[in-house]
Amino acid sequence: MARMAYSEQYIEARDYVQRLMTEAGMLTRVDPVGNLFGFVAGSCPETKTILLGSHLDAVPGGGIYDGAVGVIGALEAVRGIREQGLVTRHSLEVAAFIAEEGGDLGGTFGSRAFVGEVPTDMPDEVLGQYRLSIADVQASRGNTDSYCCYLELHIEQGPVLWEKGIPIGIPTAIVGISRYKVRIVGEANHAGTTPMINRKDALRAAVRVLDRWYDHVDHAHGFVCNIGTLKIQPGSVAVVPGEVEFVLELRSTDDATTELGAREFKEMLHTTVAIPSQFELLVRKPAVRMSESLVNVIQTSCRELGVQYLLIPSGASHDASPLARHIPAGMVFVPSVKGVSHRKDEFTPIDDIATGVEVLMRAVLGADGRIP
Ligand code: HGY
Ligand code: MN
Ligand code: MN
Repeated sequence: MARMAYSEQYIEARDYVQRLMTEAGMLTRVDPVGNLFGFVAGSCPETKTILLGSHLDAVPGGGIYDGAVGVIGALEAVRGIREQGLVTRHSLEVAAFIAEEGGDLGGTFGSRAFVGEVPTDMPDEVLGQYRLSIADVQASRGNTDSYCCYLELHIEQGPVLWEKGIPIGIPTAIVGISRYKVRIVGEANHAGTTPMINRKDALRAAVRVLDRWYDHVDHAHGFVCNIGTLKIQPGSVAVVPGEVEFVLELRSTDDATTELGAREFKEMLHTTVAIPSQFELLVRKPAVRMSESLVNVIQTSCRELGVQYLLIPSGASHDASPLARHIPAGMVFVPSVKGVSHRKDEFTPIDDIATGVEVLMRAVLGADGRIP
């Protein structure tokens, strides 16, 4: 899979989904940052709109289910309601948010733009790479007051449901994510003539602090961390690494724990590495709780369908995270076989996806009936 946000493949996929929305009788629009929406009016236009959806972008080398299940599933839930000849009181809107995956736009970019959480001081050069401006971001801010709730179907991306053989997960919370840019500045020099003890090798310093750090986090409590990118400058086989840059990602359902992890790393960096280093916050996204009333609606949907379910926190982040800070949000998880995700062998059987769509559809009808 290679469907990075704003890529040719991404636009092709979004155009395809937009056609499906149109065929399903929806009014569609693409906002200035590239979020796609498909709208169908309810019977009581004075009520607020129920928003449902997920994201269409994927990580490099990722699977075909992360995000796409939630977009196509939302479309199918709306089509299913209409095929039953039902018209909800609330209008329904399906969203395909752009740039949900982590990257230089910070992750959950499209959904954060929609709720107005993208910082106005976002560097022009970062937005400019995607031919975006801060004006596009501001013009993509939705009117969250006109929505009564948000529902998202998503693969679990972890092993819990698959290991327990339970078809539906109902997230109660979504982890917070903080990402920090770490730079270690040594001295590039000739790899053959520079004596080992005279080197200010930035990579060697990074390896030392990371080795200590991973030993520490194996016994830390309450957070997970990841380093998925590492840049070496000048990056030649015959030059001692002069500079190393990587992004430290920390996640926890408790923000204070994430902050503690960041302080611990910063302390370890400065006590382990003798050469200059920098530790710069890139993005901080707080943990969120899912709406209790929507959790109840989804539980009722599972009971009506006779489907076993499990309440679990989400170790992955989702577009429901920024949405939940502005409107009541709920999620429905379907199992990931072997807990594999962000890998091309990510897999969820179609029957499990169908069950998830059924639960989502009933949750929409449940929310429609329960929310004034
Ligand atoms: O990284 C995540 O948690 C999500 O898959 N974007
Ligand atoms: Mn996702
Ligand atoms: Mn993902």
